[in-house]
Amino acid sequence: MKTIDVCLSPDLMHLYQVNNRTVVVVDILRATSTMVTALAHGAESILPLADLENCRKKGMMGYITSGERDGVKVEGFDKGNSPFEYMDKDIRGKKIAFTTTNGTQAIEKSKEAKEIIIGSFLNLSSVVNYLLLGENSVLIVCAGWKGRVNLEDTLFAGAVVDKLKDYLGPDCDAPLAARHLYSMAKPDMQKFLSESSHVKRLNKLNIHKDFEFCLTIDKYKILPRIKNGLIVA
Ligand code: 3SL
Repeated sequence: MKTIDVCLSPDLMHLYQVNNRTVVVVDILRATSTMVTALAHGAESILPLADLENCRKKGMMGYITSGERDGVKVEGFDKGNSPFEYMDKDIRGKKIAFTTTNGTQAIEKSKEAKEIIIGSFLNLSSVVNYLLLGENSVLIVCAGWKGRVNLEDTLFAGAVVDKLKDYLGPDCDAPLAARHLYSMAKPDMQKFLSESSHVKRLNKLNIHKDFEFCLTIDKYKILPRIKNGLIVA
């Protein structure tokens, strides 16, 4: 039987063997939600990068430079990390070089995986259907915040585990914990997350609408995955 596990922080990746697994990387607020949005609006590809300098260099090669540090758009970059910046026509057919505080680092730490897909609430059903039909066991990698666990990525993991519970057995207790948390949060996720650390951070930056948007379930029917180092739809 295929199994499912949840890595609650990228700093715990050394505990997991991923070369035979499909890894789902998730950073609900906001990196993977923004990636899904950009690809749903026609971006050609996203090059995930861990560091700023490489991203700047790609800018000189015609890429759109995108990303943030501590939630704030990087000085000199074309775009930040709000999904609302990736809905216009100017994104269509473009290559994006993207670096964020946690999301792109989580992708980097997952690079030994058999395959990597990108998850968010915005494309929840596409992720679940793909995992259901696929032949690999699954690891959901929560981006967290600078190595610490966060609530919103854990809730996404819980939602996936919940939908697949009759088909994929849990590998340890993290999937069970995530599922129980999700069942508590499900009736009102916004309220459940209102005291969470990153929501407070985003509120200080005045970007509450990003928070609301990123909790929208199944806004897009796409499944971004990594091919030759690029995220494509
Ligand atoms: O850490 C990340 O990858 C970001 O998503 C954080 S933020 O939402 O832009 O603050």
